[in-house]
Amino acid sequence: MNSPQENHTSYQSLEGLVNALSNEEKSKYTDIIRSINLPLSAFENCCSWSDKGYTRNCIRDTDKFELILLCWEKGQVTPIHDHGGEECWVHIIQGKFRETVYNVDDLGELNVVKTNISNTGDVTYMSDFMGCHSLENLSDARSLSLHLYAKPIRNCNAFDDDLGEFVHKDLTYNTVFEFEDELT
Ligand code: 2CO
Ligand code: FE2
Repeated sequence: MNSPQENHTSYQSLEGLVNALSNEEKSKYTDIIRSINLPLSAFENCCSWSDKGYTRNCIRDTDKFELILLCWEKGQVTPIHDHGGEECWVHIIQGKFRETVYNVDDLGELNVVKTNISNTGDVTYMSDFMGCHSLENLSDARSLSLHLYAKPIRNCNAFDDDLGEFVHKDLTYNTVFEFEDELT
């Protein structure tokens, strides 16, 4: 059993967070993600922005997990998508988001299961057994969300509004962050 001190660990640096995710079992990931208490400044070197859509900025990608920072302009939204069979935790770093969760019925129709509003500091969890989802920045300003996937998600199925069906989508990074001791 953890000591009370361990139970109240909060991750004060990105490096500490990455080390914890590397060293701990997946069963600890919910606790770790809930414990994050990083200042906004911890993320300033990981950010990039695009008018074309939210950006996916890699903090650490390993065989075991993927930690990415998503940067959202006002109003940006994901397509409806699944998560390649992997588990997904989202910690809102700054802003206000609406998550809409869907299932696909026997006729292949998408149905809204629930919507969920998340604010700064909130944590949500998603996995394919719960359905698929979309996420939208509701803030009046740029927003940041931190996403942990275990294992990493290299591709997913995303709903194409024009085709009216899910299409296979490769997931890429807009930027890849390097910790100082990794710079050559
Ligand atoms: N899954 C989306 C992505 O990785 C973000 S929505 O939250 O899981 O681009
Ligand atoms: Fe997602």
